[in-house]
Amino acid sequence: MAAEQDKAGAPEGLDGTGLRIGVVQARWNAEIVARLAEGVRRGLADLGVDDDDVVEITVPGSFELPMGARILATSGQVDAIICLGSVIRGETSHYELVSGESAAGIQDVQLSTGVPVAFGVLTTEDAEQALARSEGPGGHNVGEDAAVVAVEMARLAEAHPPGKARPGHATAIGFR
Ligand code: DLZ
Repeated sequence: MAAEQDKAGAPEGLDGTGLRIGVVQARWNAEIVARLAEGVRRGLADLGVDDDDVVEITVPGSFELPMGARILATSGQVDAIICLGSVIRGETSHYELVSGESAAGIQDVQLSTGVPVAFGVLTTEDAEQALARSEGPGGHNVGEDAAVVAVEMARLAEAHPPGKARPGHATAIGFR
């Protein structure tokens, strides 16, 4: 199946106006990550997110992305976060470790804090694949996809804020 057909796409009418978005960028494979960051900026601007509402920070590598995301998530400054990195198998002796810990850590941050975190980390066989997933306007750019995910999930979280279970509800379904 073609890559385009695998994309989730943006829900009809998705609007990021007024949302504050954090972007955490790894400095390893900086040229690729800069291309992803360009994609994020394009994607957020297309959805109406103001430049002034975007908080950007950098971390050393993809292994540190979860910690960077956690720092932003717990700061209360942002409604959603996008993590950007590039891990290239052919150039990374412990590829599985770096990419696996990055992915697991990012998932842990969003589940434990309740602040959505989009996974914009390329895990590729070689640099050529990484370049093909971080293209300019009109091309495929995972940063642009991650921008849509961040806005969609921020709106979802906003529509369903944390609350208490209804009194008696737990008993009614059999728990005491
Ligand atoms: C060490 C390392 C290696 C070998 N490769 C990558 C990579 O391809 N992409 C990336 O983002 N980071 C890499 N790193 C750095 C680790 O993510 C981390 O910064 C260091 O292990 C220090 O904790």
